[in-house]
Formats: sequence, structure tokens, C-alpha cells
Amino acid sequence: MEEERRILFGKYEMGRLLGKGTFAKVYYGKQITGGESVAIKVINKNQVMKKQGMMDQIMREISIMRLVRHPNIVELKEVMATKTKIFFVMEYVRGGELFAKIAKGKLAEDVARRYFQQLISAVDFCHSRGVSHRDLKPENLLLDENGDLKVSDFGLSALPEQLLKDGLLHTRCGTPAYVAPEVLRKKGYDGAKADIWSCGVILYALLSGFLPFQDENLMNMYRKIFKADFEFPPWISSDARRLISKLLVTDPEKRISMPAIMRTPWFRKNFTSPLAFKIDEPISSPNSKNDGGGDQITDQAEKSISPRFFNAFEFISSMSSGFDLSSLFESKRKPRTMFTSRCSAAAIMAKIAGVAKEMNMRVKKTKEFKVKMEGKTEGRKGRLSVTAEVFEVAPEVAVVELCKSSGDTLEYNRFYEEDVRPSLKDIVWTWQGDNHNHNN
Ligand code: ISQ
Repeated sequence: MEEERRILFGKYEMGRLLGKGTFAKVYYGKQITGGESVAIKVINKNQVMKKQGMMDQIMREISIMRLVRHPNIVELKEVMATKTKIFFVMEYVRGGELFAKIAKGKLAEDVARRYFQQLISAVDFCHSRGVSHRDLKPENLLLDENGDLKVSDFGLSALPEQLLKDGLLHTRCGTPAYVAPEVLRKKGYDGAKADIWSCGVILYALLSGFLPFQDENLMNMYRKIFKADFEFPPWISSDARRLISKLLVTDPEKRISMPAIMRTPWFRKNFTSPLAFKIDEPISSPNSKNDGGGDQITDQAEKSISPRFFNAFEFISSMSSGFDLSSLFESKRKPRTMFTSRCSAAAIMAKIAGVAKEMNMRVKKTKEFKVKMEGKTEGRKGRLSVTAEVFEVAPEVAVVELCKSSGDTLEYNRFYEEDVRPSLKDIVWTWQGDNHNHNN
């Protein structure tokens, strides 16, 4: 009997399980149009989102990582969500885990150096953008078809495996082997410095073929980590020893910094800095351009006057789970409401302007996808004025934010409930806070 095809959001066919963590599963996936391979990480929200503050951090980091690309970081292509699950669609990396290689034995010094240089380039790139990994370990180091290193899960570091763990045995195999001492002590710690420790453990393992802190007894392993108690096998060169000794320093304040790593003789040999590049245009499905005219958002994106782009995840997640994400936009709290729409940004703008005119309001376009609507009569606190801004979150999905900029809040609430909501019902997909699914 043929197995049922599992299709995600009409866009990806889900394939076999590639890996499994405590809260997440990674599946092979294939884009239906174009057939591009992807890896899809699925996270169950119910397990993860118990801590509210976490959401904010996760989303900030994700939005940072979505704006930048680096050749040694697994690209996060798209984030999608339903009420219960989050899907991270990532670049598919074909060559398997780096540690499958060293499981077969130590690497030649020049080979190890190349991997370490690529690891440091990726980690430094993220640190310079304020993102630390905090979970650098073998299963996050993948190899592509050219044998280049790709670090996965950057920007997902605030996810539960790190923050929700109540003990140390939640990590795969229950090993703290890569974890910095200050992290094990569960004190507040600097994620970037902890990453540097983990890079030290990885470098030691590449050159030795085994781990620096290994003991069958977990307590003894902890003791070794806390004291940075390790020995070098005889074949490790003196320059490499010097570097490892500076990486595996228990006091995070005394541990070597990224710029200093890059200045060491061992690191500098044959080092060429990879070209990282920044993405200026929204990351969206290139295939949506093929569906023949009509799609005004895509047309505009091509002319680079698309609406402000935000992460679909931020919005969809806030809509369906009730998280208040308005702090991502402005710090001042003004009454605001959001809705999603599947219409083009231009159609939404036209509709809103039409509604405002019908209500005898003055309409002024303040930006390409932003309008200000002002009442012609004085209210209790002056004229009511409301801005509406359209954000593209995906080629087929826009989020519209309505915000009171002046006037009385009660008048705004009445205007919103009695006038705006009924008039816009044709173009609205979901209203913020309404609890129905997006599946139509
Ligand atoms: C990308 N390609 C293959 C496997 C993966 C596992 C986790 C994250 C990304 C991946």
C-alpha cells in the first residue's frame, strides 16, 4: 500500500526522520514546486512555550538570523507555524555529521584546521551580531557536498533544550562533554564565552579522535570539566596545544576571545575569510513568482518597493497564541490591533482608504504601505487619528497593523469594533486574538 503523502502548508512534502531531540524532530523535506531538498525542524509549541519571555528572545534571534547568511551556517529559509507546532525550514545539508568522520579516527592537522577555521568564522559572525549558539555539539556540525562545515541551529539557541532543561541529562546521550563549566554551574553566563569553550572541546576532538573530558562516571566528568583537567595525546603539535590551552580555560573572563583566536599562528595558517553576505530583499519562496501575474506583492517585490518584511512566525504565532509582540515594533504602548490578510498589499491599502473615506475621515499616505486616517470632527480628546501599516510576511500573507496615534482610546475601540471590523471582513484572514485556524 502506498504511504500517505504528508504535505506541509501545501508547499513541502515531508520525508523521513533525519534526527530527533528532546523537543524537536528534523525531517527531510522536498519543495513541491521545484523539488528543492530542505530539512524541516518541527517543534511542539506546547512543550516549548511555557516560558513567555523566551518567545521574545527566540523571535529576535530568528529575525536576526533570517537577515544574514554565512557560508558555514545552515540557512534558515522559512518559519511557519500552526497553533501547536513551529516549523523551521532549513537548507538541507547532504554530507552528514562531522563527528561521523572523527568517529573513524583523528583528522590530519590541516583538515582539522580547515574545519575549525570554518567553525570559528560561523561562530564569530553570529557573535558579532549578538547571537550565541550555546549548544555547539557534534550533531550541530554538518558537512555539505563539498566537505565544508555548516553549523545548524544558530538563532534557535534559546530553544528549550537549553532553557527548559532541569538537569543535564536532557542532551543527547546525557553528556555534558561539550558544555562550559559556568553553564554546568547554572550561574548566569555569557553565551558567547561558553561557545568558545565548546569550540575548544571540538578542536581537541578533531585533533585527537576522542574527547578531552571523558569518564564513565558522570561525577568524575564534571570534576574534570570544572578543573579543565585534560591531557594531550602526543601527536598534537605545540601550536595547537597552545591554542587549546587558551580555549579550555575554566574562568570565562580569562578564556581567549574571538579576535585573539584568529590571531594565533595555528589558526592563521592557510586561513581565508569566507565571504558572508547580507540579504536585503525578503526571503520568500521564489516559486510564488511563477504562478502567472496577478500577484501584486511579488510584482512590487521585484521592483523593490515591497512592504516592510517581517517574519511570518512572529505574526502567525502572535495571532494564534495570544502572545503580545507589539514590543517588537515600538516601545510606547498605544492601542493597536492586527489582522492578517491574503490580499495584496495594494488591495489592502485601497480597501482601508475606501473604508476611511466612507466614514468621512481624511486619508493621507505617509509611506508606500502606510496610511494615516483622521476624523474630521473633534472627539473627547481631540480628533481621532489611526494609522494602518501593511507588512508582507510571506508572498501570500500580509499583516496589517492598526494603531491609534491620537484621540480617545474608547473612541478608537468603538471605531475599531463597530466600523473597521465589519467593513474589512472581506479582506481579513484572521484577527489578532481570534481563535480560529488559518485553514481555508
Ligand atoms: C540540515 N540538513 C540535514 C540535517 C539537518 C539536521 C538538523 C538541522 C539541519 C539539517
